Amino acid sequence: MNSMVTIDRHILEEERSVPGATGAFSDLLYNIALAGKIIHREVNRAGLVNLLGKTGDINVQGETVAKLDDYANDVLVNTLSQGGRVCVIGSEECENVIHPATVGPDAKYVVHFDPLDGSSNIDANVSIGTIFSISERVTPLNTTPTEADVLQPGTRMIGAGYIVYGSSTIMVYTTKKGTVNGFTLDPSVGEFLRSHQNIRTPERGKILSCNVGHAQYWEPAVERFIRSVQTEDKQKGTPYTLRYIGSLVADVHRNLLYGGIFLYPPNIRGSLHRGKLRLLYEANPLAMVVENAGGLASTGEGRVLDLQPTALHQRTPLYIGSKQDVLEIERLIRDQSPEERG
Ligand code: AHM
Ligand code: MG
Repeated sequence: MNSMVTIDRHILEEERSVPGATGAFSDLLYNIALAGKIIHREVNRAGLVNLLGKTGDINVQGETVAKLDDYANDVLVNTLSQGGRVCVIGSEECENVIHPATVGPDAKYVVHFDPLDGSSNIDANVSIGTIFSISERVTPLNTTPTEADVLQPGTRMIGAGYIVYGSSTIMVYTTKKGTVNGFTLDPSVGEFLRSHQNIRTPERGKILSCNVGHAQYWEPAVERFIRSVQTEDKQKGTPYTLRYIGSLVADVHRNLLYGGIFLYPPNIRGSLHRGKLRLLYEANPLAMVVENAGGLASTGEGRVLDLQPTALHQRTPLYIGSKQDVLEIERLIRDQSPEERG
């Protein structure tokens, strides 16, 4: 039998390789994995809960049936708060930052998360996921965290990852140390087991992931890129395959393993926007994972991780995936005339 490595053992092994590690960061990762297991359980019986909770708001245990994304948010907030290691939390579900109920004297971590990304897919049993980022506070311990703690650039993250609730549940995370590892949940033993060690993403992919329904609103460089990957070419080979789930976390996970590019450009026509995806709890953590696996994440104009956030729910354009594909779209964007940029 192959040796099985649980996520706990992997986290411990990583901790031992960091001189002076106190175990606080490991503890935080254990708590996130635990929250992932609880959310997995609920995601898996979501249809059933609805069926049983016919009134719409009371389940079989007599508890209120929460919307799954509210539920996932509560699980994460409670699990992280209990640990006492986190001084402030930013969540997609909450307008303002959350100050955990229990804050230990050495609570130095700032955590941002999207509790259930792709939640519009829930009712159709399509893959969804949790995305998280971890940074260290920059203000002194035992003081009230400020914007300086909450709005740190992605380059300051010390850990990031995601959990996809799909055909199986997988947790992928990375740390400053640099490797990206994946752990598949074995529901029969209730453990995340290491299934993907030191993930490296292909230099160039074969998959294009974007909502082409919005193509009419995009700048010409994006249209040029899409046309170029639809055409057989010496360098790129056969045309790319279009794959778009509509759950960022699942689209990025698939492309991480197979190679490819996910893009969510700004609209320069129609209902104007500078991107839909949120910087702090969607783009940044996925960027850290993808870059540590050898890929790139760009706003179209530069590295996502270099952006200085100015708001908790700030949005950004996102081009993420295989290095050569992301470099190519950056080049096409750079080569546009100012009129074409809109
Ligand atoms: P959510 O966090 O509210 O689920 O929204 C983000 C989701 C992403 O997962 C996905 O990539 C995107 O929205 C899909 O948007 P669109 O429907 O415009 O293609
Ligand atoms: Mg989301």
